Amino acid sequence: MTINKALIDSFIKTTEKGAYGASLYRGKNDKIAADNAAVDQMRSELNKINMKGTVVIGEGEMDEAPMLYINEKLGTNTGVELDIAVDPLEGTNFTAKNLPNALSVLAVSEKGNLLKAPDMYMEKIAIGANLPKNIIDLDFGVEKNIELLAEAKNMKVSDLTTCVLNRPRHDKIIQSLKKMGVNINFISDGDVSGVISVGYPKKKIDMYIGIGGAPEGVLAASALKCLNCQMQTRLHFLKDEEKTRARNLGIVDLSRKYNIEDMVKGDVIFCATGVTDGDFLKGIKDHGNYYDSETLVLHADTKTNKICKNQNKK
Ligand code: VTB
Repeated sequence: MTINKALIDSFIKTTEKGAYGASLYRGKNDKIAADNAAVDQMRSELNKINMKGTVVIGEGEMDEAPMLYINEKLGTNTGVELDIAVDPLEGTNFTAKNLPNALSVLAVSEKGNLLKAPDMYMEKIAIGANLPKNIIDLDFGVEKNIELLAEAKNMKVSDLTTCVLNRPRHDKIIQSLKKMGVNINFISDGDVSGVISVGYPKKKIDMYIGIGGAPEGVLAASALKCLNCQMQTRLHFLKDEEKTRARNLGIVDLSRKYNIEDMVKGDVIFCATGVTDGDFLKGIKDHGNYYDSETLVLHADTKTNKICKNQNKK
C-alpha cells in the first residue's frame, strides 16, 4: 500500500516548522535550546495530521525525553497507522555555531516498516544507484569494497571519493583509504546528509563509510531507498547496557547486517528542511512576517525526488 500522497505536504510542513524553530537559535551557541525549539515545533505540527502516528525513532525513551519520545502517539488518532522517525535537528552543533548543513529531518512508513534503531552507534557503508546489487559488504573491509566499487564504476581507485565523518574512531579506515590513494571528503558532523550525498552524482561522492548514530542510519536508509542506492549497516556496541537496550527494542541478532530493505520495508517518505545553508539546501531565511524554506522531498512509491521551496507564514 502506498502512503497517501496528500500526507506528504503535511510532512513537508513539519520539517519546515522544525527547521524554523531551530533557526531562531543559529549562532547562539546553545545546542539544547536549538534542539528543543525544533522538537517543539515539529511535534505540534505532527499532532495536527490526520493519522495514527507512532514515534519509532525520536529523542529517546519516555523518561529521558519529554517530547517525541519512542512510542509517543502523534496525530489526530484518525486514519492510517504510520511509524515516524524524527531527527528534529540533525546538526545541533552546526546550528549553535551557525555552520552549514544543519537539517530538520523525518521519515514516515506504514506501521511496523522502519527498524527501531536504538540510540547508539552503527557501522555504515553506502554507494549510489545503478550499480550491481550487493557488491559492497561491511565484512569485506575497506580495501576490497573500494576495489569492487572501482571495478563496477570502471574508475581508477585514485579517482574515487569517499565521505567520512572526521573522528579518531575512523583512523584505520582513513589510513586504508590514504594508502590506496582514495580521495576523502571529511565531514565534521551530519552523516545523514553525508550518506545521502552518494545518491546525487553531482556531489561526486562514490562511497560513504564509517560509524555514526544508528537513528541517523535509518533516516539515511529511508532516503537512499527512494534514490535506489545501496547501504549496509550493523549496530556497533560500546557497552553491554546498549545490547540490553537493543534487545528491548526487539532486536534479536545483535550482529546482524542490515541492507536497506531490512531497515525500511514498503513505501517511505523522507523530508529534510535546511536550517543553515548547506550542500543540498538553503537554510531558513527570515523575512519578519514570513520565512523561506527549502526541503528535500523523497517518496519511494511515486518516485518523488524534489526540492520544495516555500514561503511560509509564521
Ligand atoms: C553521529 C552522526 C550525526 O552526530 O550521531 C554524530 O550520525 C555523533 O557522533 O549525524 P560522535 O559521538 O562521534 O560525536 C552527528 O554528526 C550529528 O548529529
